[in-house]
This record gives sequence, structure tokens and C-alpha cells, in this order.
Amino acid sequence: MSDPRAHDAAPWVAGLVAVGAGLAAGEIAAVPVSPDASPYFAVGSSVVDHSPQAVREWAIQTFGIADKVALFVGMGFIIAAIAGACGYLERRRPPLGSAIIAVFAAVGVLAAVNRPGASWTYALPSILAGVVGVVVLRLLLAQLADEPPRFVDGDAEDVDRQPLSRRFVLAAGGVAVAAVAIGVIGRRMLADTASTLADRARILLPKPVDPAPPIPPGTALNLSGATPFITGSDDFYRIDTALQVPTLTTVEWRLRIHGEVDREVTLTWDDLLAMPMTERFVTLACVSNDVGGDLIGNARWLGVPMQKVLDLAGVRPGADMLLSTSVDGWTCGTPISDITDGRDALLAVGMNGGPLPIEHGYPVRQVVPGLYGYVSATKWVVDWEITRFAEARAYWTDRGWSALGPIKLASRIDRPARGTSHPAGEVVIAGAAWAQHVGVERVEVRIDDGPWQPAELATEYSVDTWRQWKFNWKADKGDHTVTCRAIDKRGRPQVERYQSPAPDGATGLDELRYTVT
Ligand SMILES: Nc1nc2c(c(=O)[nH]1)N[C@H]1C(S)=C(S)[C@@H](COP(=O)(O)O)O[C@H]1N2
Ligand SMILES: [Mo]
Repeated sequence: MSDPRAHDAAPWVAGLVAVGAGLAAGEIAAVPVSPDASPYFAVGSSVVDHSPQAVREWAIQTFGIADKVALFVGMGFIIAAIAGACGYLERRRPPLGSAIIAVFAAVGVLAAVNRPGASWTYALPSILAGVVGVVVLRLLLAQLADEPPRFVDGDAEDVDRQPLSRRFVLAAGGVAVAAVAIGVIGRRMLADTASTLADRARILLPKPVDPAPPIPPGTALNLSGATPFITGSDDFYRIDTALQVPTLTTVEWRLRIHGEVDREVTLTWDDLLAMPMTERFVTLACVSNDVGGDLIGNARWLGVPMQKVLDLAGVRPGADMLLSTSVDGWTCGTPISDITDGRDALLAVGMNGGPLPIEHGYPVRQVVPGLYGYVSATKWVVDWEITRFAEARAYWTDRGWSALGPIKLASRIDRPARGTSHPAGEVVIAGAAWAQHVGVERVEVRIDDGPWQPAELATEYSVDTWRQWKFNWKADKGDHTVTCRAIDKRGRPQVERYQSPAPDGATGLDELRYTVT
């Protein structure tokens, strides 16, 4: 009697299949509404938007650019556990399982109608998901309850201890297959980037009237294992809060400029493309980049100087913040003084010779040398409000990060890889250093507790790009620690004391250990 029967698992399976069917219904129902109306993604996005700073930092530190995948997998496990429990509870204490599904549907409704630009129709997919979940759960459990009790030795067996009915297996299997099919079709239709990709393939970008200066010889050291000077668009780090990449075409794109301006202006793609274009290499960095981290990249950007775009509207005296908003409602506050001081702040349409990749902000994004991405680099940008730091807050400043985010001076060791062994003799250490909009003056290397020794610097391309360096180390036997530090053109060395990225960027020195044999 005590041997485990498949029957014990049946209510859990019923819960899982029912919730899966509900989610699949939610996906397909979101197709005519909006990708943001999908219950799964609406709740996921709200989790991202409301997770505390420490959790976000932990996720980026632990999973890096795979943080979104980690969130999806984590949510999947949590939903599966709750779904199974709903089946169990509905069987034991009806209608508790149905009630929990209804609560989750309500959470979906709330999350969806609070997405940027949402209307009441965003509630419908979650409502449908809840109804389908409850109905399927009840129908499946009814297949179990309908079994007539079997009599063994004259006793009625416990209802829960009967062999699984064929009807239950067929029903659960059938619904599961249908749910997977519908879910996959719904997801494909929601994540449809086809029209954006077609738009991207069709457009022609103008030649810059002010092209990027050529790369002088000696800028790239071309050492294996070291950072290339130019980061390819496919290798460029991606950080954003968008669980589904926004799909905007150049036909749909508008930039509305309003707030403390002399006149409101709305730019179309053709308006923007008619303006003279500038092309520059700029090294973009994320504030979450920890010491030695790789959330940084250097690309060739093509765009219109942001100052020229501001001039179309005319910034009123006293305004000090450009509050930019992306099509998916992310906001960013940039000091107007950093846009108008002559640096190459671009409203960019091109990256490394092509249009922006969709994940990097197609069709239009901002790039401002010297500022971390969270205060400057709005992707899929559609709205500019001219305002004041005293009046407005942006996405990450609302979550504990500093309102101002100048990039901190930093350097990194790229090769040899951490913890590797090397024969005694010459070991070439190399890396990169950056002090955007100030410039790197010097890089120094320290072996164990020895003196700081100068590294050999690659040719500087510009103060807005990172600079490569190398150091020929005469390594003797033993375990060694190699540390690097940069000094900027203002004569300031890197801050040695470690500080984690929050709230305004990491400090501390990159330090790698090697074994020499
Ligand atoms: N719309 C939008 N733009 C955004 C973000 C975002 O979450 N949403 N993240 C910013 C941050 S924190 C960084 S570091 C840069 C990263 O740009 P990339 O993904 O092209 O490297 O984009 C910025 N622009
Ligand atoms: Mo960032």
C-alpha cells in the first residue's frame, strides 16, 4: 500500500499543465494587443523594474549579460513549483488552487496595465490566462475524481491511491501538447522582429560630413588574448531592462522634444537623416562594470551631434537636464552641460559602419563620451524632455543610483588569463585603460609588493576611447600577483580602495595571480 503511485503526482501534473495552458493562452491573446501585454513578460518586467538595487547588482555581477536568461529560467522554476502546488491544493482543499491561479492572473493584469503606454486592453491576456488556467485545472482533476473506487479485500481504496486513469493521462497530455504549440506560435508572433529587420536592411545611412579620424598605426597592439581596439557589434556588451527587445521601424520613429524649450519639435527619421552627420569612435561603459569587468566596448558611431538637435528646440535658461525616454519607457537624465560643452555627444543611427543593431537601440540611440550608459546612452529613444535635476528623476536614480555618472578612471589586465601558469622568463602582460573625455596619461604595473613600473602605452586614438598597454615581465619562479593602475591626464591615479559599482561606479585595482614554473 505504501509504494508510491503515479496517482500522487497527478494533481501536481494537472496544476503544471493548467498553468502552462493559461500562460500559452496569455501569449496568443497578447498578439493583437502588444508584446508588453503578455502576462509572463509583464510580470517579468515588473520584477526587473521593482527589484532592489542589491538584487540587480548581484544579478549583473553573477550572470553578466546573461542576466535576462537567468531571470527567465528562475521565473520558470518558480512558476512551475507554484503551478504544481496549485494542482495539489485544488485537489485537497478546493478551490484553493483555483484561487491562487486567480491571484496570479490579477498580478498579471496589474503588471500589464502598468506597462508604459498600456491601455485597459493589456488586462485581457492575463484575464484569459487565469480563466483558462482554472478551467483546465478543474477539468483535469475531474478526470481523477470520476474514477469509481476500486475494492481491494472489501475496503474502498483511498481515492488518491488509485492507478492513474487513462482519461487523465490523455487529457493532460493533449492539453500539454496544445499549450506548447500555442505558446510557441504566440511567442514567435510577439517576438516578431521581421518588419524591423526588413526596415533595417532597407535603409541607407548618409556618409558623415565629419568622419572619424583614421586609426593611427600603433593604436592596436594586436596581442592575442588582449582587447581588440574596436569591439565588433556582435561582441559589444548589452545591458538594458528590456526583456523583449523593442521593435521600432524608421517609419514609426519620432523624437518629440518638449519641456523647457522655446518651441516644441517633433523629428521624423527623414528630418534626422537630413542633418549633417558626425562619426566618432567612443568607448561606452556600464556603471555596473566591476573592477576587471567586460561591460565596456569601443565602437564607431554615426549620428547627429545632440547639441544641434537641442538647438532646433532651443533650451531655456535654467534647464540643466535632458530627460530622455525610450519607446519602452526607460528614462535617463543627462546633464545638458555635458551635451553642449563641445564633446561628441551623438544622437546615433549607425554603429561600426552599419545601422544600429536592434539590441543596441535601432533605429536611434544616444552616445555621450565620458558618461556611464545609465545617464547617457538611451537606446530606442523617442522622447526628450528638457527639465532640471531638481525636478526630475530617471529610472536608475529612482532605484538608488547617483543622478550624475561620469565614468571613473580604470584599467584592466586582459592577458595572460587569470590563474594561468607560465615558464620563467618573459611574459607579456597587456590590457586596456580608460579615462573617457580626460585621457590616459600613464599605466603602471606592480609585481607582488614591488614598485610601480611604467607600462608601454599604445598610441592614443582620442581621449574618448580606451587605450591599450603592455608590460614585458621578467618572471621568476613562484606565485605572483600582478596589479595595474592608470593615471589620467589630470595627473590623478586610479583610486586603490575597492568600491562596488553602486551607486556611481566601481573603484579599485585589477589584480591577477599567476604561477611561474
Ligand atoms: N532604452 C534603454 N536604453 C538603455 C538602457 C536601458 O535599460 N533601456 N540601459 C543603459 C545602460 S545601463 C547601458 S550601460 C547602455 C548599454 O548600451 P549597449 O547595450 O548598447 O551596450 O545602454 C543604456 N541605454
Ligand atoms: Mo549600464
